[in-house]
Amino acid sequence: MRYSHYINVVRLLIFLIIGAVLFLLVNQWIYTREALEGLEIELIQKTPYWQRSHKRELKDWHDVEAMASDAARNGLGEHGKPAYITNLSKRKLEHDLSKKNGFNALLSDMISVNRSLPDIRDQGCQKLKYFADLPTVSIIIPFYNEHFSALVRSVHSIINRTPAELIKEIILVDDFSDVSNLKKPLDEYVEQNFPKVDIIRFRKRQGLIAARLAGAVKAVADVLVFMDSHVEVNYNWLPPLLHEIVLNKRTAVCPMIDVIEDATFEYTAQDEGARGAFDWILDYKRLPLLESAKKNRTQPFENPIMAGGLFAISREWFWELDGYDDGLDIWGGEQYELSFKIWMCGGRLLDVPCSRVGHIFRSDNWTGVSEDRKEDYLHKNYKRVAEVWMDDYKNYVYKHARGIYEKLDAGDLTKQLALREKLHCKSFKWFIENVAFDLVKTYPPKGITDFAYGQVRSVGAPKFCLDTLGRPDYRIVGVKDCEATSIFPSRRQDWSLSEDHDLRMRGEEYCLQTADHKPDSQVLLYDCSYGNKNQLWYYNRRRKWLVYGPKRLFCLEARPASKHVVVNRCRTNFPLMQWDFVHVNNTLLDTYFETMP
Ligand SMILES: *[C@@H]1O[C@H](CO)[C@@H](O)[C@H](O)[C@H]1NC(C)=O
Ligand SMILES: *[C@@H]1O[C@H](CO)[C@@H](O)[C@H](O)[C@H]1NC(C)=O
Ligand SMILES: *[C@@H]1O[C@H](CO)[C@@H](O)[C@H](O)[C@H]1NC(C)=O
Ligand SMILES: *[C@@H]1O[C@H](CO)[C@@H](O)[C@H](O)[C@H]1NC(C)=O
Ligand SMILES: *[C@@H]1O[C@H](CO)[C@@H](O)[C@H](O)[C@H]1NC(C)=O
Ligand SMILES: [Mn+2]
Repeated sequence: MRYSHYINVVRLLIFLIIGAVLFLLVNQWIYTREALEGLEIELIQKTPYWQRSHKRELKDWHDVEAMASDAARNGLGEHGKPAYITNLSKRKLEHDLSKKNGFNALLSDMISVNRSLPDIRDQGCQKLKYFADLPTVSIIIPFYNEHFSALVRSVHSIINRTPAELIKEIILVDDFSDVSNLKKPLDEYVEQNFPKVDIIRFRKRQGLIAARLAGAVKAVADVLVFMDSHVEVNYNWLPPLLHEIVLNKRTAVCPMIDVIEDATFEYTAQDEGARGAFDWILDYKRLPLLESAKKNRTQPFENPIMAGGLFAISREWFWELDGYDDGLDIWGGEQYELSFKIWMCGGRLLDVPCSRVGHIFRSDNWTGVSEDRKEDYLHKNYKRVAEVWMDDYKNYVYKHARGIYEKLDAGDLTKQLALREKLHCKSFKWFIENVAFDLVKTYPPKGITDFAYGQVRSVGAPKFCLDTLGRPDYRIVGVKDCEATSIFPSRRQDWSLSEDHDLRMRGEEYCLQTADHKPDSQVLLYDCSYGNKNQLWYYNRRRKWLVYGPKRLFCLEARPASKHVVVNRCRTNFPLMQWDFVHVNNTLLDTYFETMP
């Protein structure tokens, strides 16, 4: 009896111990599971978007509440309506601030930083859904002496019209502004209003490109969004951009850029949209939309060249492309560099019509900010881009600039050329034929309709080519040793029998003409004048003559001993009067006489 009692006590104890152990185990399990779940959420937030799986559900991202409260707003400039300052005693200040900023900065101060905008998207955009699970963004906004209210309105508009969960951070980059309210007052404003905003401050002026790069280096989100410092984003602008990047990580996307009018802050569409391009002095140009894009105004379309100020790109793809060429100074050419890289190295560039961002286009009479660079940084930038990416097409750019590129040193390009090699990027010809296929037709480089062009080599003295003998203002031309490259030699040996039927420095406005019309006349360079009978030339392919004058009696003759050229009565079988034009467009030359001026 005592023994069995003892056993019962032992059993009870064992039960209690087992119970306690079980209790602890279950507790531990629950605790661990909770901890793991917490960890998982944290992990999802920390893992780059493309290294984790995500759901492909779609959702309507419109912030209906915010749109409704915007709709109820009243006041100056609300709904993007044009605004005016009526108080006459403010006219002078208004004028002075407009002149300084290139837009009506006083009016900017009077319009709410939270003003509402008109929803000018195609109606179809209101119904579109985008992935519910989107990557996060770092928004990078470089500024230099930006007007305070325009700058903070840019940020307010982003905060007000962007889903908070998508904004990791907003990085302002101060390119060494010297306006005092952009220092401490801005810090304080940011402190009070914008918890997600950081400011990087340069200690010397470095320009837009360096500022964007500095922001990108600091950025940690999945996607980089580059913005200007005087913009207002419109409703639901971000999800349509990110959606395209999720579909293909090697995508850069641009919103449609709307106009905030400089004098009244009226918000309007620029036009129905267009595709970006350039002409051969590398001014930014636009090409018409393709029919496919006109059919459905909500669908993204391919864009050869970004306008440059506003775009989104995955951080990974941006750095795979090595960001911007860090040898580009201040501003200019960077939109070409990045666009060429994106297309030629396996990516794509889209314009997304359902994403709209307003931009203050400064008035035409704005004189701009003064630059302390003495060198011609713009053309140096262009030359870097042309040398690395444009292959032979770079010569069109150089021809259009009357020799300024020849004197410019593009600097070290090793890194950029190595990148092109490493990423196996396609040729510029591919870009021109497949992406910007209508560019050459719309913006033809000068000389593309030449009857003949390139070096002009003497048959009688074959080591000599027609040569300007130096500066064009020296005027007398002659012959010199032929340069090694014949299709695109330097400008001193690059000639064209142009569509105007003159013989000129290719792509330029210097034409060959004799001083008088006697035998043995010297040949000089004059300014071209269309239809001038004393500048008429013809290339006789059979006899290899460069025939001069309206009656076509004279021919160009080489005098190799003195390195002169002269014009004399045409003679057959006289090799010093024969010339080889390196490139002849036979089809065009066949039509020479039909198109005489
Ligand atoms: C007009 O502007 C002046 C100077 O800023 C100010 O003193 C005055 O009160 C303004 N008048 C009205 C009617 O707002
Ligand atoms: C603008 O809106 C923000 C909320 O997004 C608010 O904190 C701020 O006070 C508003 N500022 C003005 C001037 O209305
Ligand atoms: C345009 O494309 C969207 C998305 O594919 C589609 O929902 C919409 O119906 C199309 N609109 C027209 C007018 O074809
Ligand atoms: C500048 O041009 C705008 C029109 O774009 C005009 O309204 C304004 O008066 C001009 N400002 C100056 C200072 O000339
Ligand atoms: C000749 O010129 C025409 C018209 O510019 C052009 O279409 C054609 O490609 C040119 N041919 C050659 C061989 O360059
Ligand atoms: Mn701008």
